Amino acid sequence: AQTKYLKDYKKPAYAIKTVDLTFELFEEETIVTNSMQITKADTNEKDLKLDAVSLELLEVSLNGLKLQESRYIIEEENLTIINVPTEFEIKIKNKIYPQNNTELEGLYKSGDIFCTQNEPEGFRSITPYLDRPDIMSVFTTTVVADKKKYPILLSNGNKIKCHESFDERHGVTWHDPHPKPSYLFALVAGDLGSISDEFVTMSGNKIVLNIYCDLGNENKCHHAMRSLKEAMKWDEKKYGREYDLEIYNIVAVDSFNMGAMENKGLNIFNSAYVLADMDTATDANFMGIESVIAHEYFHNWTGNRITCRDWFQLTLKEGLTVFRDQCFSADMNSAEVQRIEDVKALRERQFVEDASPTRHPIQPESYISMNNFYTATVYEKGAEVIRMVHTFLGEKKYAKATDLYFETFDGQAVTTDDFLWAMSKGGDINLEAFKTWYHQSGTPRLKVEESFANGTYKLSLTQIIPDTLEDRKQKPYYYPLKMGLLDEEGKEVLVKTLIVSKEHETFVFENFETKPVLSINRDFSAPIIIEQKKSEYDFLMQYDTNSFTQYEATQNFALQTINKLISSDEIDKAFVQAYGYLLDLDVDLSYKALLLELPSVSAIMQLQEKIDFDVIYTAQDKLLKIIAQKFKNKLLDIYKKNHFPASMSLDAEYIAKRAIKNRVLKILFALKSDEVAQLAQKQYEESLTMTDRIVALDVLENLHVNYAEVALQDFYNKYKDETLVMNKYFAILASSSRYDVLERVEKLQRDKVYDEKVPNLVRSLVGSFARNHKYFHAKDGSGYKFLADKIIAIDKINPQMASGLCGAFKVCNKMNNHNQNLMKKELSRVISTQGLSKNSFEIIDKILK
Ligand code: HT7
Ligand code: ZN
Repeated sequence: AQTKYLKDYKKPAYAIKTVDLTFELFEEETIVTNSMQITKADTNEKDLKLDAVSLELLEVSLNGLKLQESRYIIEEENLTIINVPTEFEIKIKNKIYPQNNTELEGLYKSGDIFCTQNEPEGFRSITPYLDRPDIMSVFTTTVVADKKKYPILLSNGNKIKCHESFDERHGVTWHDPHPKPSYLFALVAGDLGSISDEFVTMSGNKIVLNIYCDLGNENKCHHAMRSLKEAMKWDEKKYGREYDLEIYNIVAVDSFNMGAMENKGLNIFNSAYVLADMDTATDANFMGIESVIAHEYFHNWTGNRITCRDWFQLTLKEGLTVFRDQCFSADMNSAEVQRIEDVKALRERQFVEDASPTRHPIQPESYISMNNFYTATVYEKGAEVIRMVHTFLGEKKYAKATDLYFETFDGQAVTTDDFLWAMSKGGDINLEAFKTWYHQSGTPRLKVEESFANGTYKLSLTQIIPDTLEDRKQKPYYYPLKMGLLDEEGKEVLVKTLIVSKEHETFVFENFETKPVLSINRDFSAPIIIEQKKSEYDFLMQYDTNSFTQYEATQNFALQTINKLISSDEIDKAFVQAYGYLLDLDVDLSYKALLLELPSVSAIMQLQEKIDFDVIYTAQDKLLKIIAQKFKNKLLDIYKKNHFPASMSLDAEYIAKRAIKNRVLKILFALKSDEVAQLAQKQYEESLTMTDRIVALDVLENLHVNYAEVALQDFYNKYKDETLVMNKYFAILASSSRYDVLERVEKLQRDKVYDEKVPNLVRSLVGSFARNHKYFHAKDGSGYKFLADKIIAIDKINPQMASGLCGAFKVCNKMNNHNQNLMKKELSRVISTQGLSKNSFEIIDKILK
């Protein structure tokens, strides 16, 4: 497989001013006609080498004259037109087979709907093109198809013409006036239901908003529509960004490789991020929809109007857009809960990636398959990097700097350096030293040491910077470190943002009567790991005035307690006491639900030199059980107080009640008692919302075989026709702690609801099993063998989905020797499979190196 390097970037030798496309959709094939107005930018260039994958060419003409075969060359991935003039028109007619496209890239079918996915390099499998993001052109697209089967025909931009005919076919022409790269091209054709609304922009333009879905699902689109309108309003208010076409279309499809895609004026979504009602979606699903709808909308400016020069710049649009969607969600809901959730996600996915053989900087230097770089690092760590810029600049200067960014680079394909130029100029700050965040990998650590004498408090900070994968030394980082000092009564006596820039530095604070208590990395102002020998965690659990560090103190104290339990079987009573204090806290209940959550397996695993999941589960269970026994009555009280009256409301108050109630139910679960099983069974039966139903089902599955059987059967019968709900069913069963999980997962693959071609279902069943550490890492190697077989099979259908599953093996070199050997054996088997995709190859090769 061929590696691409950032250092090899060259400006394009041609510009494509306009593209006219016609798609004639048939059941067996699609005919694409592509007419491009091209100019030479580099006159030394003779031939035009277009990207084209598995091209079935019907005809090619230059300036209206059909070309003889001697004038062009067709290769595996290119079509080269020999000896082209300075300005010319190329017209290409080719044939593609969307019906057979299981990779879900380019033009494909999701059920009966034609749809596209072109980021990063799908367009080249539709028609020959200069398929790179710095080629921006004006697209006009005509879609022609059977009138009855495909009454809805969509593409980017504004609808300019309907072509009616007397036979059974019809057509529609769309024109997008904004120059865009090919990865933002989209087409949809189908018999779709829809809901419509409108939005009036700040300068008074009326925009038509449509959400399309499978017929019958229209009623599940209202939350998505509400979220879209809120996002449009927010982007005007916070960033001064207005929508720029007459129409905004969203289409929900079932077969989709990721969450959603921001195609200009025609977003295509995984239906999991559009469809929701209280009967079928959980509160978390509703939140997810709000944030993904907003994310794709925000791309209209950060990604579409200003795009990436090349794919190494992906974080330019993704890091920034994730930061924007996180801020939006924080404004729409509880900001403190949002921040904790974002950090939790970062640690569980990105920190693990950053400690693995696939780690990379947010701006990678090379890749084999670009599809492998839509990672937690590029997205979530990228967002943390933008957040630090925001912290340095403050709200006002950040607004000035982003205005400058939009003014300067609108309509261009730019780099992360261009973005940082706007931030430094608009923010009047030197960000040179900050750039290391873009080019270095691994999570930085900060060793914190304190001393106190004669009223002077000293804080000594030492940066511990991981080497690169190739053992190269990396430089110290530059970041904002928010801190607070509390006096012995818990009163805040100092709040400050330190600038950390050197390998070692000491900060001195004077005039204290007693040693103050440190609250450090407030709001998680830098994406680092704090290393501190001793900290007053129980004090901070009680008194910290920053919600993030209060949560952090609880997590750290719990992790310390679990660690002690692993090595000495001894419980730290101070932790149990401090936990009891949390139960009495009078704070927002959603936040309280997070405070009461004990560290995840992933968090515990990150502290282990050599991972042993059995040990982790035992210690985790033990702590949970001690807490549940000690506070049983209090927990039951909280449960009852918040269970009634049950409500179907999506108001924050009711979401919070469900969150706290379900949190305590999960803690009470550790008692493994009949009483708790009955509570869960009752909750399942009485539940008005999917949130309550799914938690109850999960508790029953892991607690009581007989109750579970009845509830699971009931659930299956009710929801077998709702694929999105069946995803939850598969996920519960594949994540179960019951001994026969693998056997059940194997059986479920034969269930008539399951379909190996639909990524959501594969992620729910196979993906959830791969995250079920207890059985995936079984000592007999059965979990590894199962996943390896699945990767080999799925790689042939959909390489992007297969390489996603390879991720479960990323912990390989941190596992104990026994598991490591078993993993390596399976990975070696996969990598030596004939015809393995470059996607899977790239990931496995890195793990095995
Ligand atoms: N920009 C998109 C990234 C993407 C994608 C989306 C769906 C299917 C395959 C995809 N490959 C890359 C999604 C986003 O960040 O908004
Ligand atoms: Zn994005």
